Amino acid sequence: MHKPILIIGACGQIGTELTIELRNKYGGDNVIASDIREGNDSLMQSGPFELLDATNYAAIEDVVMHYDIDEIYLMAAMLSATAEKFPMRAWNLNMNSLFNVLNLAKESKINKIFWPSSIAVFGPNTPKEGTPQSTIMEPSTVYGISKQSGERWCEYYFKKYGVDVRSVRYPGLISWKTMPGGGTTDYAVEIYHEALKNGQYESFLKKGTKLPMMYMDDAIRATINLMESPAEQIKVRSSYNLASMSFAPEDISASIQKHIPDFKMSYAPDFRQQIADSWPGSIDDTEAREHWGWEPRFDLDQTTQEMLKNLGN
Ligand code: AKB
Repeated sequence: MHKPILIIGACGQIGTELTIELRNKYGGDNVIASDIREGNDSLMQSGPFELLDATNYAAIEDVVMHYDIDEIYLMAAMLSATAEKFPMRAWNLNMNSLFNVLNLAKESKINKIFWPSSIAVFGPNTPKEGTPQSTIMEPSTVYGISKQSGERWCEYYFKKYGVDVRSVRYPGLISWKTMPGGGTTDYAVEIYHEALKNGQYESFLKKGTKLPMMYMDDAIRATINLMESPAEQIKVRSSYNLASMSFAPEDISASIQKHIPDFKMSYAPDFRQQIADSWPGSIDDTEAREHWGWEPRFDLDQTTQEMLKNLGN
């Protein structure tokens, strides 16, 4: 039997699907969901739930002791667009929550951590195409700065204290079960909802803004595979590059038009354009493939098919 797992930030876009998948795998009672707010019915009804503030060390410690938690997935974070509006709140949430779980592991109260990083760790001086695992990283966003700092701390806690912390740099994630909130890549989810509802979408990123993206099923599979891999296979303890597809707004529009021929796309770039312009267009994830066997399954057209089928019901 798998030892108990705690998901912090279980009600967000990734947390919701991760919690459900882990509960399917390891049993509902073995996966404790937590967040500062309640989630949707499938999350709330499939296993235990705790209201929890990710910045409150004592509260997390209480839950860890109560359920005899072995692993934590820390999914709570303020994303790129919102973080530009609230820099200090973003820094406090993104960094303090990470220190809380790193310190619990340092004190041997838990054994393993998953912490998500992002393509936002890269900046305008990073090579734009086929961005390698190790390269220039000068993030120009609040969110990116917090993720890059987090990566440095993860590697430090691994090397200095032997903390088993594992991480991937998620690209933009596309899913139909839960809406994303406050990210720059959110347009790639909103567009499917609007295409089905109104037959049109106004993109806040302009034509030609190519970004790395991934269908949620691939992201969840990568996350669980990484956590289940033997420790000696995990050679990168900052965070792994992870890739599947890259596309610009006009590409996703063309993919939707294969199913909804009258779909219309217009463009009205806002402050998120500058954030997107600072990020890579495509990612080289050779290390993740070689070290722990990562392989994506969904391309853009398969993603479109899944999104329209599931949202259309
Ligand atoms: C965002 O847009 O902020 C996130 C991310 C790429 O980490 N989806």
